[in-house]
Amino acid sequence: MEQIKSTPSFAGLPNCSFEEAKVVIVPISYEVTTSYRKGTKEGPIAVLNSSYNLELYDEELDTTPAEIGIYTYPEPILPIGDLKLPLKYIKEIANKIIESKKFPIFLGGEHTITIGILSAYIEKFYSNISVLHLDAHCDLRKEYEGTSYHHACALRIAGEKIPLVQVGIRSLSKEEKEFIKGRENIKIFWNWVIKEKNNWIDDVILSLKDEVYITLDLDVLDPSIMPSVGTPEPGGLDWWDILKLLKRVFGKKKVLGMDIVELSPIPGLVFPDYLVSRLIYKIIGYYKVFQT
Ligand SMILES: [Mn+2]
Repeated sequence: MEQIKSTPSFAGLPNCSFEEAKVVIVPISYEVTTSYRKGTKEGPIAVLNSSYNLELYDEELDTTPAEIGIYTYPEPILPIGDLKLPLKYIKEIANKIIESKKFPIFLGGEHTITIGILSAYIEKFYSNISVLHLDAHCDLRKEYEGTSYHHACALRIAGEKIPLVQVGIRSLSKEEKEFIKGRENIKIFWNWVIKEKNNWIDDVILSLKDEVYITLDLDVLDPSIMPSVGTPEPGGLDWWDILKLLKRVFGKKKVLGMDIVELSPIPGLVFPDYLVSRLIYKIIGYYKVFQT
């Protein structure tokens, strides 16, 4: 059922087998509903290509994260037509990785892929997990442009059912605000609060259950360091904010998996693509040091 194209391996590492790997990177070049800047389908391969430039030793952790065994999943060719089909297919991949107990990093593509991934995690773990959602936007709309299989609705499935902690938010609709009102399962760390509070990371940690799935929309970062996104918003997190947060989460919680979405490469501007490579490799380092 799965069709395989040739996919560059992360950091140019010789691809170890799926069985041997502890970390699996899953490129998903899915783009159907992007509403502003297009190009997220180019994101995963741009990241994998830029990852050849990574230094394999991590100076902060004094370790070589790659030694853990990283498998780059062959990029799936997703079924098209009904918008449900690709998400069902992504859910099957997520199920396979959940069963294997490996640590997945799904690499989008637009944020819609998270709907497929989360439906697998919610089915398996119910409300025993928290979803940590890093984004400029709430993505809690019930429907957008006539469909609920839309990047603007990516977290609604979590918001309706399970503990959801949103960090970096600085844009939402009135309808989303109404939806959030009175829902005890949703906690929001507005970006303007983060910028004024020193111990916001402690509060995020306190808000999370012991087991966490992380979904990271790159527009949570400030456009000055991450301009290559579909819907940029001024006033985001900086590089050290996000690393400090992720390091603490990996240090304190069991992280079951994550996705990094919405890179929309700008031709000729290589730095943001490389930033994502470096972010992935930092995360693999945190996983190796704190979770294995
Ligand atoms: Mn966003």
